[in-house]
Amino acid sequence: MARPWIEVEQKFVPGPGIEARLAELGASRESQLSFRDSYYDTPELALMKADHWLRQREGSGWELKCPGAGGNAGPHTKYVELTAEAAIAARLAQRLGAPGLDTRSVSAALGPLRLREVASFVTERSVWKLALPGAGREEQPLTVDLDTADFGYAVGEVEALVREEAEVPEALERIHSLSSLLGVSPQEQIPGKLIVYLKSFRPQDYQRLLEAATGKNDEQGSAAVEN
Ligand code: V4E
Repeated sequence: MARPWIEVEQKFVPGPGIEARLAELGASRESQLSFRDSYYDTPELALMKADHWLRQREGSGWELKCPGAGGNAGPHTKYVELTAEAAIAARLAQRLGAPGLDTRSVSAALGPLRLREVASFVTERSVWKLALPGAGREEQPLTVDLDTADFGYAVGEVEALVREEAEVPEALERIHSLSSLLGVSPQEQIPGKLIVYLKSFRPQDYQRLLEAATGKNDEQGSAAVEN
């Protein structure tokens, strides 16, 4: 079985001229799409507090983002994304302490694991692809997603997909190069759509996450929840 992709990404605030700038740099708009994401967690937010993000994406199915080796620090993030139901359910059972759970289907595991929907929103996304000048032929182009959520929040993301942990530093360099060509500061911590959703519509859950992140920060550094 192929290794899961490691997703390396950095978010940014898209200014009004962003599409013109992308076109100027030679990027091409690959697609425009719309999808609903529904995120699930336990009543205590055991997954999110442990930096695990379970969602059902309309048209794609179940997805679980978990930290890559070495964790996440700084303005970029690095996640392993699981999409096979058996792998997702097995990881959930392990994380939530349910050995012996039937891990064939994520939907069937929701009840026994006390997972329920905590957020649901629609995203309008335009997807741009760009190969940086001098990129090797085997190098995947970078992706830039420009998202607007149905509750009014707009966020951009520069993303590279790699197969090996050893490729992450080089992917980060490429992301930083493109970010500076786009005029985006790598110092900024930009919140994702889910965090802004929780802050706006589930303030108690947001507060719980913030407290968990603050506790961790005392020991190890920054987190995106604070934005
Ligand atoms: C990983 C994560 C969350 C889950 C949502 O991930 P995100 O990349 O924001 O969603 P989206 O729709 O762009 O997914 P894609 O289509 O790219 O797969 S919500 C919060 N986090 C954690 C997190 C973090 N620790 N640090 C930063 C800067 N962002 C997010």
